Amino acid sequence: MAKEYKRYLVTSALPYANGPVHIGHLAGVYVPSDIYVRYLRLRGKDVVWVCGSDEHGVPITIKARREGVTPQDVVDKYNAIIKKSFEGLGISFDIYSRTTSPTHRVTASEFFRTLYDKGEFVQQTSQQYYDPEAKTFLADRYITGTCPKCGSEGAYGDQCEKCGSTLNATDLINPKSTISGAAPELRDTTHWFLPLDKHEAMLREWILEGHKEWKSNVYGQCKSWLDGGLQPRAVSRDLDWGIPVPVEGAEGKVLYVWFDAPIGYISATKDLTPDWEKYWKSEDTKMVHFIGKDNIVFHCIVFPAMLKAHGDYILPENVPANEFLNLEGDKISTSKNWAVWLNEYLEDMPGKEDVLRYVLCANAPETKDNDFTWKDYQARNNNELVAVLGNFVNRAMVLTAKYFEGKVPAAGELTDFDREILAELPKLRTAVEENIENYRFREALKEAMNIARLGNKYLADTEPWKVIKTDEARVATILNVALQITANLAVVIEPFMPFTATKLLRMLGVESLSWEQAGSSDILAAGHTLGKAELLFEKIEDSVIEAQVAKLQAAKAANEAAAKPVEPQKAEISFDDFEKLDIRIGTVVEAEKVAKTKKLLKLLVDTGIDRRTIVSGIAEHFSPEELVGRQVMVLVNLAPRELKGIESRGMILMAEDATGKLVMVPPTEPVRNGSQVG
Ligand code: B3M
Ligand code: ZN
Repeated sequence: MAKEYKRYLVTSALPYANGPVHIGHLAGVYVPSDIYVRYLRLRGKDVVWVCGSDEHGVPITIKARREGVTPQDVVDKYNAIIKKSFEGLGISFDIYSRTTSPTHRVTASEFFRTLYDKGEFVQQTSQQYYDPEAKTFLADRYITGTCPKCGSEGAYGDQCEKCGSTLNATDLINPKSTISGAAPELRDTTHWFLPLDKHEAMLREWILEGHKEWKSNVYGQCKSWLDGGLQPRAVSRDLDWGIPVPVEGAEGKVLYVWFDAPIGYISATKDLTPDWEKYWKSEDTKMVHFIGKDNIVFHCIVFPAMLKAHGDYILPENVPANEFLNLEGDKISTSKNWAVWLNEYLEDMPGKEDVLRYVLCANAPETKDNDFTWKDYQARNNNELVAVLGNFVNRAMVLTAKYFEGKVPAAGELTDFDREILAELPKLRTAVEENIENYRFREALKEAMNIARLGNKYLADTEPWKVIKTDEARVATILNVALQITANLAVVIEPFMPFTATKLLRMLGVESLSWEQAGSSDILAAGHTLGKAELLFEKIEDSVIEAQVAKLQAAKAANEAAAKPVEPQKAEISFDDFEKLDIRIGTVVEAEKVAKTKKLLKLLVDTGIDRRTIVSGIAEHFSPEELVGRQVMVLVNLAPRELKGIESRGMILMAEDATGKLVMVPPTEPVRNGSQVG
């Protein structure tokens, strides 16, 4: 018999506040945990669900430096974007906190101090790269150099992105600090380490013996870590962004982000309820961590060792980590801008929150990496949500409105077939339950959709639209059954598609339903007045999908262009060479497209010297109307050329970026036409 728990504590990985959340995060962590928690709530369980932004760590300082803002600016910006977008998708955390909160600072600090005072850390001195100009130790990501494995430039101190090798900063050839450009030097630095080896026996026993039921990907990763032998891990860093190490003589050192972040779950619970201890310190609590596969070691090995070393705290009962979701066949990448960002999706696809939730759950990478494609998104919407769920509900509602004025008709005697159909409902409910409780959300969703499939089959077989001509009493029974199936759907799909469930309740004219009502064939009383039928889902056209795919490609191209190095300088010229160029300011007087060309505009320009015709290949970047009246830079003594039969006398000067985009370089205030540039 599985243990009965009095309450649940659910945590979801704290997203780094250095970018918005994308579909990979959603499919891996937030959609499944939202389903799990909504289900527990519907069952009336005592559950708290905590999350928040992870706001420390080196990537945030790098982003801040690159954008010329402070790390606090970066995390303020993304915390707000992430929080709002989660709300938009109906991700229903009880609290969405942040690791820069005052509560967290104190909690993490005290946690460290307790372990320190108990002698749970070891101190070790090692050599680390130091930037003598910026006067700071350098995190691995702040050092670049030549990769010792593949010889390519620009490898980082922890990894070469070209060949994928994991590196040590000291392996790099010709290392350079990305802060000052200086060559770093090795200096001694002292850090605190959590001796994981000391907790190895406990972890082996707890996981390898005690949790054989964990998902095989999770269990397997834990086993290989444990079999490899655990080493002490540093829990502090030389960095100026983070929670200061609360020990004398630790100036300039902060808690390692992976030490403070999981403690964020505790701080968030504290901010949520004064009763937080009963969730963290009672064996009656079932704690579940929802994470992606790259976080397994931290949640199954490191954090449990921290909790044990501290004492008092419970360990997770399960850690249902997911694999990764790819996008259109490629790995999702924040740095390459290859992602569908939640905040943009919500803007581009208003009213389609549940479509995304549905697709991400139906296709969740539960046991292996999976692929999201816009084609599949469209197909699942059109063939499943519209054709199966929407179609069934719509028929039940519309026929009841038509034949019984929108009131639930009383059922007469049931046929064997009716009974057979209704007998499926409790079975389907149980199937959904068992799958959710065992973290098989795809399967659970399939079973929930089977209720709609059952409904469609029932209507197709009983054909009330034909029977109505001869036997209204029979149609009353049929629609009663169909409406009971609809009410079952309203309950069971809530965890997966809460927006649709709300609509369904409104359509059924019901305030709320509890999970315990699912499986029943008399949820709706005879004579009950239904609400108005609403459209649950609409067909998504090819053009919508094509626009999204084009948007992805464009974002990626822009990103690649931005990463391209600027053109190298051309060969040196003499002052005399330069003097030969006659560049003037002129005003565009007339502009028109050159017929039968895509790129060419014919301009009449007042150069101050004369009015002349110039043919310019800028039609894809500027419209004739926006050019007229504008001042431009003109190379006036370029030899005349004939283009499409028009003599062009001069050249308009513009800046061209790596994507080929043209930008005008006019004077910042009006000057006399004919003024010389030099
Ligand atoms: N921020 C890593 C991640 O988003 C990290 C999770 C922390 S959970 C305590 O993959
Ligand atoms: Zn390499």
